Amino acid sequence: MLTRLFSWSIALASIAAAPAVMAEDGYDLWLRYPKAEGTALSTLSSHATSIAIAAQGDTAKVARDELIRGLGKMTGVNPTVAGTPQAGSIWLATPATDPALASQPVKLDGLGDEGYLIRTVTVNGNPVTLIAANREIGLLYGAFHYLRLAQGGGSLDRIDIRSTPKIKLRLLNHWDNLDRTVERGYAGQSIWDWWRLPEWKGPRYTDYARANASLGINGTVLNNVNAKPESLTAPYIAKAAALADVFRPYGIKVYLSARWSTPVELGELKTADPLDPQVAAWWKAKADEIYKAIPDFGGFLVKANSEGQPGPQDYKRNHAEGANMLAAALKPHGGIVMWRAFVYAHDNPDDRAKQAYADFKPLDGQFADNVLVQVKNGAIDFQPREPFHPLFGAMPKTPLMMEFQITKEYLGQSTNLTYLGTLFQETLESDTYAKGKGSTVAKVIDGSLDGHKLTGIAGVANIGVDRDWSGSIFNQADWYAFGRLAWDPELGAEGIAREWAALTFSPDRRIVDPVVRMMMGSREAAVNYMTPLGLAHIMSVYGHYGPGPWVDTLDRPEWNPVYYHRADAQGIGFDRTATGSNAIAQYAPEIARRLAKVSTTPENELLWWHHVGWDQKLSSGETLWDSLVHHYDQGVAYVQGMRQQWAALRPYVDADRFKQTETFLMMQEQDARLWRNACIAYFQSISKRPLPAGAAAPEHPLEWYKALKWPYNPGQP
Ligand code: BDP
Repeated sequence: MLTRLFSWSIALASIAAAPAVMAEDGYDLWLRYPKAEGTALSTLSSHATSIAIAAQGDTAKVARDELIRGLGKMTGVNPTVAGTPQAGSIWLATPATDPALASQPVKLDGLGDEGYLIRTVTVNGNPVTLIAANREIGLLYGAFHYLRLAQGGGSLDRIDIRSTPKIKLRLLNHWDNLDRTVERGYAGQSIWDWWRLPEWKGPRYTDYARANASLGINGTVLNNVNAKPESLTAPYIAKAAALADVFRPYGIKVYLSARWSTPVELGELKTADPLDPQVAAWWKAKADEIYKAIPDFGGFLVKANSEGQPGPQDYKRNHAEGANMLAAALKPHGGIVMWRAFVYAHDNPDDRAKQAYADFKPLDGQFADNVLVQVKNGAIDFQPREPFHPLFGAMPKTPLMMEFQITKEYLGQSTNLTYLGTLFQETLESDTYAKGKGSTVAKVIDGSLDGHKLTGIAGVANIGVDRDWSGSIFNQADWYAFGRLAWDPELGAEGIAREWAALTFSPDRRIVDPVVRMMMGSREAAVNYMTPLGLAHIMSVYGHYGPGPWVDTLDRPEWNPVYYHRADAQGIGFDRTATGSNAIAQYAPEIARRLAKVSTTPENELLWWHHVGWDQKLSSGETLWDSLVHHYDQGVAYVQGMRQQWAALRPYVDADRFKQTETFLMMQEQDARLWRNACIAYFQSISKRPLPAGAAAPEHPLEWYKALKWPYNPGQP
């Protein structure tokens, strides 16, 4: 089994011809624009010698400057800027500023406000690369797309591309606090230097905007969902406004998380009851104040009645009543509310995985038209693997917004290489069967399944002040993948990984192929060495880092790993069928039927849905216990394989980035072994089964693992 899932081919033979590489620290992300050589250089030098641009707005200037920067760095010569296109021009054109566009064989209908086309056209007999869009922001997105192509080193001769985003709101959610700590942040402090804002606007803000715009991200929630009331006071509104000014040319709107009880905590009201007219008036005045400072403010993100946060239920009002009151305050300004469905209550004895559905499903159709309900990808909490959230497909009258976690709270945090593109893809392509086969989660959130125009997707950011932004070079890929999938949720994770690897390292296939291979299996490896076969939430109490399947002492039952795995003398897993919590009934009948039986449940979700006997035979012919142990071993073996793959890439990657990844992979192998050994030691103490032949015994007794502590884990609230 080990060899079946694990076959690496290491191309050592090609090392002799390795290119020279310069030291890099990762700050430039995927916008490195390395100096082109050979045919790539001659192609660029003939196709991109000048930029023709008539549009004069701030966004057009940003597009022009990015092309100058990118092409200048790649060719060594800055392109000239002209009013009209000539041979070798990149012509950035909108209908409003370029009447000559009308005579070109291109149609801008259907591109909307943000779409663009890139096409090789002829102007006065000369070939010109046209980037056309209805609005300047489309020009910027088109310019970034062109630069992606140019960095790829391919042909630029007959380009014919049209692209429009499938999702309207493509947002990062920062869980950043006002003191610059970042909840679940593993890349250093918050990039928002609140203390020195609004006056000091450091250059990182612009580079942040560039990076996001290069992916099509068009909004950012600046502060933690566990929000402080001060975020909505005048000084902090001014600070947010300063950031909004930096981001505006890049098409990025600013949003804020709003704490439900803000008016009470600021001492301005005695109640936060959404049906109290005074409360509604307070929020209306607050919205007016914000829009005075930030005319294009996006709106509020709200975590209410969840994990101790206040909310409308404190006043016996439901989530829709709360959301709609805020929505009414924002509506005159065109703002929206993103109301999170991440709720579960300490006094609710029902399966945690069922509680959000139970609260929200009955409210379908009751939300105002500028409210989106923001739903995490799975029903519990950003686990290495979770089945898709049952609300997807269950609320056809409400726009549901996806919430992914880009920061890797449960997937090895900053040091583990666990590419999330495959996790995102797995959720997006899951079939809800809401309207028959093919009703994928992607179609729910892009609005096409139920005809919603207001659509959204959010990613909890993995960004901090670390030089490489995300805590590691490979974590940048998760930010990248999120942005690309937000633009088009049907793009595949593998294609995105290829693109990212080419931009981040080099288009040379000797690098791209092995890097992509490492990335594509890496998340499954983490599933295997942490929570195989559908296990979930068995992380330690130390910031969810490291194993803690034995933990049973936390205040709330559903915070304890033992609540999730339910291992006992007979077997392991959470029975969510009719004999258990019956969570399967929250899914379409096609799915529920399949999940009702062990034999028809996908093996990678088995213990999520069923309590399975240790000796039960799985489809592989192995017993559950043997299979569990083998999965742990496969996870460790994959990481060893990544280390070998990476070692072979030394000649192709600059020393600093090589060393970081080499070291982090070494740390990941330690983590993986620890997970494997600790979990096997613990589960064996319950299963009382011998290890399958060939499996090594854990290095230490169970008590040794139980005694491990990770104090000061970053990102702990
Ligand atoms: C959990 C995190 C916690 C967040 C919460 C949320 O552990 O820090 O506040 O989700 O999403 O994943 O609100």
